Amino acid sequence: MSILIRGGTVVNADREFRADVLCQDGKIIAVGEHLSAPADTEIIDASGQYVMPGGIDPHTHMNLPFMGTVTADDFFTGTAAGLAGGTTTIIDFVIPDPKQPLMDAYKTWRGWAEKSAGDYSFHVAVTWWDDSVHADMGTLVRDYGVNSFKHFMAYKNAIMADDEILVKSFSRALELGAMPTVHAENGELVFLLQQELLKKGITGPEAHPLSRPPMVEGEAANRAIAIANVLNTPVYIVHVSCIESLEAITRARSKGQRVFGEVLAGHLTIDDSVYRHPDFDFAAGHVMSPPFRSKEHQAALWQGLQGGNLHTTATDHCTFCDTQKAAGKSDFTKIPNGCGGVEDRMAVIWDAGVNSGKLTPSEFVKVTSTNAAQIFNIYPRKGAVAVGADADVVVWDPQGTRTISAKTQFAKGGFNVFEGRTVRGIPSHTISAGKLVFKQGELRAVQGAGRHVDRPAFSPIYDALGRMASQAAPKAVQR
Ligand code: URQ
Ligand code: ZN
Ligand code: ZN
Repeated sequence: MSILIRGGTVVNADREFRADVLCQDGKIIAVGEHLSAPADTEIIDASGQYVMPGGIDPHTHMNLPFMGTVTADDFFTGTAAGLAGGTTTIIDFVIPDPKQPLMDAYKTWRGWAEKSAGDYSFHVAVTWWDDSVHADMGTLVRDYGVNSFKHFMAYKNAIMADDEILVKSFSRALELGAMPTVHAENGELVFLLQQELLKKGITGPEAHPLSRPPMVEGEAANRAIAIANVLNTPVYIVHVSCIESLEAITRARSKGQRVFGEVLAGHLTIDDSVYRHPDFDFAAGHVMSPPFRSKEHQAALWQGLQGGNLHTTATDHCTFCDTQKAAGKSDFTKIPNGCGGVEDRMAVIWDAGVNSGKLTPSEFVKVTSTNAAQIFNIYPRKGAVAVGADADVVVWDPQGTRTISAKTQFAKGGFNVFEGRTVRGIPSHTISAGKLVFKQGELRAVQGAGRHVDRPAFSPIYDALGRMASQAAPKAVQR
């Protein structure tokens, strides 16, 4: 069975052009004008629409055990919701408990992800350190297609990585040709501010942003960037939410340091007034870290995206329902941190970014797909409408509209931070691995159809002393 997408305008990161796209056996096999349709081909009329690479969300948490509960979306419902929004690949996280062998955690998460409807890959978090962690990082790069390791600088007494872990893990990542990534918040400061707020009797969700002011993020971003600078490793800062961390990235990049920034669709469009809403469920539904910030930060983040100091957009999709969030009814530090978005990211970024003139369609493709593919070394298999690429394609109707609501979403959790927002520019069709999985509102996601995506190691680079990093890990085994 083939699919011929006819009459559309192809948009890649580098250009827009009129062309038909022929998909067969899970791959794009032809891109050009007036393509003929082989027998047994489904034709999609894309006239007046854009034909873009399937979205890549480099930051999700499906089926995450966190803060005493487990997220509402598992790998099937979460990836299915992504397909409905035009996102065909997610990069999720294996998060070992401290002292849990990385390989054990990795195999557990791989088992959970078997039910995925769309393609997936994993960053692996380094939450503790000993020689076995050093060894497991090598195994994961060499044999399991992992090329990025996550470090939570927040979440003291849980999964927080201190400076010793950052230094040892970043160094190991350099040896292996892997990308260190960080959740940049100073966990010690957060812990102190949380205790002070509780002592003052400020226990509601309005305390959440007060316990994590922008400087708490800026300090950690600066520290991670400085460590990367001294060790000569690249570094990727996830969910950059504020001016302070954006400035740290901009400053480092202006001096030639290899720093990448990710921004969430939520942090680009939602401000901190949500925490002052009188309804607990509404305010708690927006509790995530880093928190939504005051309005000036959103404007700066858009400039960061436009100016090339922020590179990818993500969602940090980590959904909890109201009864789960209610765990923090009398103590905000117990509200499970996380919000959704995997289904809405692309439409929200198009509506707020392209319709406003901030982004061109090609820049939209860069920040919703191509940059993530290139930074995490799966381009051009992913992130391009090109012959030989995976047939992950979204047909985008720039005039189509949708009003986002938890009542109509496919994602679980029963809450949506973009509730009530009417967006213009929505997917009309999503093709994943050559299959039509979403068609004008009808979701045809298939449990287990998703595949794990190996991400090869990067070539070795010189360490801070000008020595070639030790023997690079052989390329990942394609399974
Ligand atoms: O910190 C993260 O990225 C995970 C635990 C999701 N929760 C959140 O508040 N961002
Ligand atoms: Zn985080
Ligand atoms: Zn996260």
